[in-house]
Amino acid sequence: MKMTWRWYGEGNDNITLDQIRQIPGVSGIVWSLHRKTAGEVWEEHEILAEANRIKSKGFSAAVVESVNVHDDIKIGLPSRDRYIDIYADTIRKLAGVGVEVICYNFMPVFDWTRTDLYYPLPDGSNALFYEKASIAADPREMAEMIIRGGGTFTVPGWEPDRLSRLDELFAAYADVTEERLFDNLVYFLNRVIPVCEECGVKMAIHPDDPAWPIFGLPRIVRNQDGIRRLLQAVNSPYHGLTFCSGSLGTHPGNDLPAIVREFSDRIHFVHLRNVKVFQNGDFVEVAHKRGEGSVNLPELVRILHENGYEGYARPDHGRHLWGEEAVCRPGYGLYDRAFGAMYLLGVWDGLEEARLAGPRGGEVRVGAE
Ligand SMILES: [Mn+2]
Repeated sequence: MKMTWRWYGEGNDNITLDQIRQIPGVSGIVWSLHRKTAGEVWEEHEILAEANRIKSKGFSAAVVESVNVHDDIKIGLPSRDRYIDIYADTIRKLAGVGVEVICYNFMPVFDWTRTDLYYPLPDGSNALFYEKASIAADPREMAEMIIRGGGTFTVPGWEPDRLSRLDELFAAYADVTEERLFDNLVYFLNRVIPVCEECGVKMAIHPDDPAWPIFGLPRIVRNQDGIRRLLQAVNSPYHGLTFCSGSLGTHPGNDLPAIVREFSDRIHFVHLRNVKVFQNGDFVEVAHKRGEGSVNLPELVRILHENGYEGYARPDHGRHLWGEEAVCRPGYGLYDRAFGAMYLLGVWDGLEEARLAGPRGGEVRVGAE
């Protein structure tokens, strides 16, 4: 398991590469050209400059999150072919600088959704929170809240230009059922996966967050059956999954250990984050440590270890600690993600020690219930 860190780029993140370098074990940066809108061309010189900036500090630049998929592709408009060509072209260019994995999602209109970005936790920190009852009837209210919460930063998936086109976007999705969205995803994959096979880049779809439909929009990557169907529909090792414990973990019906076990050979990237799910369906993001929330992260790490996982992982969202919410991106502070990276690597090292100790060391079962 190679530990990485999501970074939004120079001048677009309050955290610097020099700070990230001081977190032991973080060997790679998960990056993107965040100022690009979906469907825009990524120029070779821009890609090269960003990858070189990252590599010059000693990090790998092998994971990109995200290359956003244009809505015309998700809706299935005739213009999608042009956007798919641009996407394929970006895949080729990214392969040229050593990118191995592209994390992306196929959620209509909105990316991840929360109702409060700074929900106070009992320990005095705060974190992203989702309250089922307060999901606004009008998605515009939610978009405004999230854009406001981003402060000086643009929240990916919630760019202000999308807000201005919200009515238009909802109208365009009016006839897009789950089946049609699935077909449109398969159409997209049938075009880009051959390119991935040719240049050695793995696509890793991120599950929907939260793991259910919102605002009447279809969502299709939210449970074990849906993931199985999708992976079988385009059966290439270059078409795989970003296993995100925090997204899939929002739904109590999702058996996370079973999902990791079943798809282990198609998991190309892992987001590890804990959520505390309440009886009424609300959830809040909490510390990575076992017992803090509803997800048993050591158990998931153990299953990855058992399956010989050699891919990339990152601590996903964290709490905002020690007042950092005043300066950081919502969910992307420095401290709790650094704790998360160290905790997860600690679990991994413990498992490695047990393996090296041989059968007698087998008694050390981190994460065993
Ligand atoms: Mn995630």
